[in-house]
Amino acid sequence: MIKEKILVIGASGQIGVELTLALRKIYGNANVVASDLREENDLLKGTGPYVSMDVMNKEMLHVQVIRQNITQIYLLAAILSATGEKNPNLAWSINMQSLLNVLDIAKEEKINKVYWPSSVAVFGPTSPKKDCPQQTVIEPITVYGISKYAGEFWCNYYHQRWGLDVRSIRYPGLISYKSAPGGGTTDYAVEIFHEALDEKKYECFLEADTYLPMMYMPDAIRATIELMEAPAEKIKIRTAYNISGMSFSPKEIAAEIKKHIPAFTISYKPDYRQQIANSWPQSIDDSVARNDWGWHEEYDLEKMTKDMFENL
Ligand code: NAD
Ligand code: AKB
Repeated sequence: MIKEKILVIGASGQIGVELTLALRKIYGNANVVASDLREENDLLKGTGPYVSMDVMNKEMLHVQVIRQNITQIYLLAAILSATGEKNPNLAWSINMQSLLNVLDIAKEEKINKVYWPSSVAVFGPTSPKKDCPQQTVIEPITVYGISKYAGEFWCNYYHQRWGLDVRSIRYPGLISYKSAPGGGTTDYAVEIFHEALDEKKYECFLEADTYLPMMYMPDAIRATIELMEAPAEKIKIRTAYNISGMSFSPKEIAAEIKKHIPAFTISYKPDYRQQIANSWPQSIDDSVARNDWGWHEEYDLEKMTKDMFENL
């Protein structure tokens, strides 16, 4: 068996913290190097190697990949949808250049596998709203969505042209209790739990009936690892796979939270993020991921809410 040495870029973020910890359990603490622009997340401290690094600095990234004998790269650094709309040039530059830096170095250094997440944000107002399929009309209206869609095709290009084993998932909005979300439109579904516990009320930046595709973090981490561990011949999509967890609206998650905190109330004050949410599908058809590498979710809204309150 090849001894893997993994570099996680963006390890201090919402997904990075949990994915790094999960990878360290599988591959051993010393074999998973965490890196980020910002300081090491408290949950990572003392669990394995950490390198402070800007992924935009290609030379430094290249040096680290060689020096640490890296065989796999997980690129999680990005500017998410809501922050991206405030600074479109920065979002485009970071989201695209980070990926091109990683793909180029991976090709040159013959890296075994690369993981880079896409998002349901690739879909736009002209995509089907319900059970949005793997292949359909894709016309994103956010800079984040445009960068993810372009990124998917760069991944596919490096695979087709140079045989790079790069894999990707279109994550739905992710809900977690370990690390905070980083500027997305679906962040309300994490904030609502904290406000419910602290204030027993929450003012939501989306309208009551805004349905969006969502997933609990343990499902997302498991999906990522299952995709990366699947035999290469099973990975037929080299852009990015649709995966689905659950779909709910602010009104529905508020009702579920009320079962645990009866005094909880929600009010609505939609802002610019409403338009972003309106452009995305409400639910996702993930039958291709199910057929190709056996994906299935474990958490629905009820099970996730119970687990969130047990852990927060
Ligand atoms: P996040 O914002 O929580 O974390 C991103 C991390 O990248 C941060 O710790 C940040 O400091 C780091 N970073 C930013 N610029 C960097 C740079 N130049 N060099 C090094 N590090 C840098 O984001 P996340 O939610 O963990 O998302 C990770 C990936 O998953 C992103 O590609 C995102 O688009 C994708 N994704 C996330 C969600 C979600 O709901 N969280 C959904 C779909 C897709
Ligand atoms: C966001 O809201 O920007 C992310 C995503 C769905 O990509 N959570």
